[in-house]
Amino acid sequence: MKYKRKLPFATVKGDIDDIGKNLVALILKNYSYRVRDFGVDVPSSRIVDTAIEWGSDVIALSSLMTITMEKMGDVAGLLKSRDKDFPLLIGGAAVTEKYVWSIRASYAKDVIAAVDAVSEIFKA
Ligand code: B12
Repeated sequence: MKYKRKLPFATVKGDIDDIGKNLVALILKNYSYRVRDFGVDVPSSRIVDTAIEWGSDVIALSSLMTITMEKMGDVAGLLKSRDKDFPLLIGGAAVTEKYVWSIRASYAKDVIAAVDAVSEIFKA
């Protein structure tokens, strides 16, 4: 059976928006990714611990608010401190291009772009 890429998905700590996350997760599942939804308001350490435990291929994070966007950077920092280089895919209304670049993540603005972004990550 073909290996299915594992993709944990969470809305970051402090943010309870899940409509966009749910849409993107649903479509990625339809493209045969194994998506595990961690839910909303998820602490960065739990995202990282569970992603490592599960042996993820890419971590997907959503944030709709400017004040919670920085939690995505916390996840990137925690991964680095634990010598893990899972690619990060991020999205949500608050996310800016500059921020994406600053934490070395991939970004997609909507559902269709998310499908393209994930396949781009695995092309490398
Ligand atoms: C619905 C909504 C809510 C709902 C959320 C319900 C739910 N279950 O999700 C409720 C009422 C709970 C809410 C509460 C609040 N909200 Co509100 N909310 C919105 C609103 C109107 C729409 C968001 C939405 O669902 N859009 C539809 C979905 C389909 O779009 P989306 O989430 O953007 O997702 C798409 C893309 O962004 C992308 N995407 C999203 N995530 C990801 C992840 C990955 C990996 C990828 C690749 C792509 C991706 O793909 C999706 C599909 O195209 C936005 C306004 C806006 N313009 O975004 C404000 C907005 C996000 N809220 C805002 C605020 C301030 C709040 C509150 C603080 C209000 C308050 N004073 O209580 C609280 C905070 C709650 C919290 N702690 O999270 C602000 C944030 C401002 C900022 N820049 O920080 C916004 C932008 C409104 C505004 N203009 O002021 N909110």
